[in-house]
Amino acid sequence: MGVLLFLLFLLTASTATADEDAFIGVNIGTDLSDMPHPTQVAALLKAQQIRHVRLYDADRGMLVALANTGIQVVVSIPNEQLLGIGQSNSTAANWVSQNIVAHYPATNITAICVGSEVFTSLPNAAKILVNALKYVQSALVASNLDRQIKVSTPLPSSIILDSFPPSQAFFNHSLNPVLVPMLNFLQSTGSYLMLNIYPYYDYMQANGVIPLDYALFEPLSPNKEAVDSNTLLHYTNVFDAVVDAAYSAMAFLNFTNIPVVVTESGWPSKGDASEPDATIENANTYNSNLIRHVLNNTGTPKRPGMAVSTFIYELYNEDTKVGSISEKNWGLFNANGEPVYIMRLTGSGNVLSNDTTNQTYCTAKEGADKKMLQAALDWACGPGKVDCSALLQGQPCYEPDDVAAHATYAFDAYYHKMGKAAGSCDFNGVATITTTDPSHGSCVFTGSLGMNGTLVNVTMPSFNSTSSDSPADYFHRSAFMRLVVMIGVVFSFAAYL
Ligand SMILES: *[C@@H]1O[C@H](CO)[C@@H](O)[C@H](O)[C@H]1NC(C)=O
Ligand SMILES: *[C@@H]1O[C@H](CO)[C@@H](O)[C@H](O)[C@H]1NC(C)=O
Ligand SMILES: *[C@@H]1O[C@H](CO)[C@@H](O)[C@H](O)[C@H]1NC(C)=O
Ligand SMILES: *[C@@H]1O[C@H](CO)[C@@H](O)[C@H](O)[C@H]1NC(C)=O
Ligand SMILES: *[C@@H]1O[C@H](CO)[C@@H](O)[C@H](O)[C@H]1NC(C)=O
Ligand SMILES: *[C@@H]1O[C@H](CO)[C@@H](O)[C@H](O)[C@H]1NC(C)=O
Ligand SMILES: *[C@@H]1O[C@H](CO)[C@@H](O)[C@H](O)[C@H]1NC(C)=O
Ligand SMILES: *[C@@H]1O[C@H](CO)[C@@H](O)[C@H](O)[C@H]1NC(C)=O
Ligand SMILES: *[C@@H]1O[C@H](CO)[C@@H](O)[C@H](O)[C@H]1NC(C)=O
Ligand SMILES: CC(=O)N[C@H]1CO[C@H](CO)[C@@H](O)[C@@H]1O
Repeated sequence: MGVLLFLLFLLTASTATADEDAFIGVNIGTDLSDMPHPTQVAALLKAQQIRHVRLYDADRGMLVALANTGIQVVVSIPNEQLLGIGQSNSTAANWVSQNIVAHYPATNITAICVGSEVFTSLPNAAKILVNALKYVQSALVASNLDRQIKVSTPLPSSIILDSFPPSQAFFNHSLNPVLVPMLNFLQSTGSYLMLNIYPYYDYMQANGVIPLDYALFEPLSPNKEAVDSNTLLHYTNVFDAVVDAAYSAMAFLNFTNIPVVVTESGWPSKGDASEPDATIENANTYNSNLIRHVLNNTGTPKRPGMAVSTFIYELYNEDTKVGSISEKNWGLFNANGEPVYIMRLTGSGNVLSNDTTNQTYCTAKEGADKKMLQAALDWACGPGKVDCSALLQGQPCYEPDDVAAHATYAFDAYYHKMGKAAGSCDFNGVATITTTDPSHGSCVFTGSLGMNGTLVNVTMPSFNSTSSDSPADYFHRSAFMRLVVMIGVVFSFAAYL
């Protein structure tokens, strides 16, 4: 691509979403034997400060539970319903009236996914895909909702061929008869390209050519970074390379101002013997790094600072999904709302922050003997060498002026001073460890991140809903072997730069 065209490309791109910050959302698949009730799903989302979700259908119960929560919702037309909608304007209009108009604006629906990975999951529906998009759009126009609600369709990244180096990537040409009118539609309606990106599968299929750290956004030594030989841009992770490949593939069809939203990305926390890298540690690393990367508005090497909002796959582990063990283990939470792992997100904003603290505090035991508490308090502020100045009259932690409150402050400070060592929160049995931050007002306790923990009530029967897509669908038909070979070449190249 010429420098001029490239510049033009950057300029038009930045006008498209310059003032928008990227967000993190979460996909909600429902293939669980004990799927939580929608009200519990909504409670978990609130506790975790998740403000963007994507559903794989337009489940009424879920949309009602999400009403008036401030959560922005992307709904989907499942592939099973796609043919009907793509063949009939009135079917599309009915769908919109029942599933969108009936819930908006109480439920803040912001986009409709028309089908999912249609080119690979339901190729015979590809020919009606653009009609389906248009029919849904015209129903929104008729309801005067087309400015608030965008219409698009999630694509698997496997339709992008030769995706490394990103500057040479292009869409599978045989899909152009559908892709060109589709991109025209996205451009003319101010919508965005929805893309599913699974570095886990790219890595799995690469047979060692893609370094694990490159898939996980971990730091790479400069000679391991992948360099695009045309643009000389350095790539430090698979995710960015795929997003830039999508920008290039669109640019080759002369579409340069359609933003990308990543509708699915994640990493499984458990797998069978053939999936040794599906581990809690890798899932935690991938998702923690992904969230930080997205929320930092880092953008990609090709479009720095350009928002790439991303929906994590997925909220819950789906135990009734068919397929390998990893298929059932993409979730951030178990059905009971417990986190599968505690993410490392300090400093990345509030989203999933409740999940990130894994923070413990030391507090005075309820009902503990006052004299023993006083003795322990005196010890902590004396021989224990805790700075107790915040407890003095006029200081932030003076109120409430009672021994249990003051002891809690001193115990917690000591506990953290000792690096939360075993036995450092005992004080002859009057202290105990808690996950509730005792901070109040301007009295901020040691170890507090200044965030409010929220307890969520979990347990509940199941509700029925259609199933979500499967990342495995993608696994089996990825065209990534080519990418792999290219990366291998570029890596060896990079070593000589
Ligand atoms: C939906 O969310 C967006 C972004 O916060 C906001 O601008 C819009 O007013 C909300 N719409 C409704 C109907 O609440
Ligand atoms: C489809 O229906 C909408 C109203 O919902 C109408 O405005 C539009 O003209 C119709 N399009 C076709 C192709 O029939
Ligand atoms: C391109 O798409 C066609 C039609 O879906 C498919 O048959 C073909 O295998 C794809 N080519 C590659 C290289 O993936
Ligand atoms: C893109 O635009 C260029 C210059 O206008 C033109 O030559 C080329 O044929 C176009 N490509 C496509 C795929 O439309
Ligand atoms: C955040 O973005 C800035 C540029 O805006 C970049 O320099 C920095 O490395 C990014 N940090 C992370 C953790 O991605
Ligand atoms: C929380 O941290 C402690 C150590 O600080 C660790 O033992 C525990 O496993 C962590 N919990 C989770 C759910 O990661
Ligand atoms: C914690 O929650 C209370 C009550 O909901 C609120 O007044 C306070 O501002 C919150 N503090 C922080 C740091 O969010
Ligand atoms: C949690 O929900 C259950 C069932 O709805 C209810 O019986 C219980 O009292 C609730 N517990 C709390 C702490 O709200
Ligand atoms: C859920 O589906 C199962 C089987 O399809 C059915 O037996 C059950 O009654 C349904 N439950 C509800 C609440 O609709
Ligand atoms: C520290 C904290 O408040 N953690 C809470 C986060 O939310 C879960 C439920 O999702 C609670 O069980 C934790 O206590």
